Amino acid sequence: MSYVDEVIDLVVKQNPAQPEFHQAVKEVMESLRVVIEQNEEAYRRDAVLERLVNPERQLIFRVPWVDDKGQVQVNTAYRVQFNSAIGPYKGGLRLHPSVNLGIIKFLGFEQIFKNSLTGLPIGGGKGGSDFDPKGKSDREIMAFCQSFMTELCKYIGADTDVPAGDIGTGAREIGYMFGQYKRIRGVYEGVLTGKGLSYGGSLARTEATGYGLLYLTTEMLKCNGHDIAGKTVAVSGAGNVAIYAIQKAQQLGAKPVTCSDSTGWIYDPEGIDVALLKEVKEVKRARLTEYAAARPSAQYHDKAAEGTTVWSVKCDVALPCATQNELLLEDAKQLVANGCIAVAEGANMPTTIEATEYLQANGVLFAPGKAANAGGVATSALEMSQNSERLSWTFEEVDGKLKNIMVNIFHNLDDAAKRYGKEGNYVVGANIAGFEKVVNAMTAQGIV
Ligand code: NDP
Ligand code: 2IT
Repeated sequence: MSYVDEVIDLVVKQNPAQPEFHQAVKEVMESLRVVIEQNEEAYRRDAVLERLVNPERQLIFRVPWVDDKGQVQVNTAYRVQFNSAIGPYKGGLRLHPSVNLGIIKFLGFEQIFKNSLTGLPIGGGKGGSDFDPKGKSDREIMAFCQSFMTELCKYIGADTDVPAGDIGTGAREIGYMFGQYKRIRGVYEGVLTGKGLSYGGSLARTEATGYGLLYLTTEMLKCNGHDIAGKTVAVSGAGNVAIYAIQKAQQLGAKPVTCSDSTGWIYDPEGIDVALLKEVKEVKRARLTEYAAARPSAQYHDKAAEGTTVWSVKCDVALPCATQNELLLEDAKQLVANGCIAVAEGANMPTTIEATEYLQANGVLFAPGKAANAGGVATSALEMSQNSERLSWTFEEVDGKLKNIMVNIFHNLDDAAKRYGKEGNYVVGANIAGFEKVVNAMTAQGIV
């Protein structure tokens, strides 16, 4: 059996009931086959792949907090410190009832390669909790965040592990966590990114993932003879990534016509009204039914009642920006039938392996999340730089660096794919380009 197949089998056997982690590992390992085969003996001897798929450290802890009725609630929290070969662990914190160890491990594993692709010195990590922020009061959110950080603060620091936002964790949660870290540890340092601008946050971090997604998509389209201007875009999600992807798409002359949340989705043929979407989601924290109620051109589709998704809408470019495995084979078929030319992942692993293969086999340009959504963590690394030098850069400076990083990422994947005879396969390109730097650093640092 080949080394790659042995390691895939090992991961499935050693990590039962973690399907998302298996999926992420399989996708990466399949891409690496061509690289591993050229060097199999040395990689096997050094157990490079076994070390890569085993986190350096995994923390699991309970988070007790008191709700508004005086009832004690207990959640489970995780921080997986996956790989520190090229820098301190870096990656977000997800707060969602679906969170479990397998999900955090898939996200942490992806993060290793994503962070490598940014070209910045950050290792891979991820964390979170099965806490559900929906419907909680501000005080309950603060109580949870403080209790969570009371334990987490023992294991993180500006030079060891720097968490940030992800699903359910935005500026409000980062603020409460930062306050508690500072209070307990007694140091004012850049231990978290995505901070508010008045206490060490970076301009353009809020926009970075969505904007970066569009910078990379634009470059991918350009290099394949297409222009983003004039394109109809289908976006899923209505959170941080989706909102700023929609905003940048409009600035670049494209027309985003959809967005979604966990209960339903909007088709707005006039183009999504970003100011209204921000008001509904960022200010009121409400459902998309409120968007539809305020916008005559919008049609609301209830997910449970209709069973349909944004991928049924005719579009040129599809940007999944909500969550993992939200774009399935049947959606891919629908997109191809509707003439879609490009899919770029704003979320982490939103497209299933079968759907990805179908899109690629049918000539759809496909940018994987670990490249396409790397603008968020890249700008987090820029926030770390600003914190270290105790300075703040202008919006234009950060946005300019972000744009350069995304264009470079695209060319790195493109080049890596070509080097291994897989031209145009950006999944293979991203995995190889991300892997090369990490393995080089791991090898140089000996068996650790
Ligand atoms: P937010 O919490 O801001 O928004 C998430 C959006 O996705 C919401 O509209 C939410 O709907 C929807 N959603 C979440 N989970 C589900 C689900 N299980 N089923 C259906 N809809 C769902 O998160 P972000 O925008 O920050 O993150 C979106 C994706 O992008 C995630 O995959 C994340 O890992 C990834 N990402 C985020 C980065 C960042 O900087 N924030 C950077 C790189 C990647 P509802 O509100 O109804 O739950
Ligand atoms: O998935 C991701 O890259 C993020 N949630 C952002 C991580 C970060 O450290 O900014």
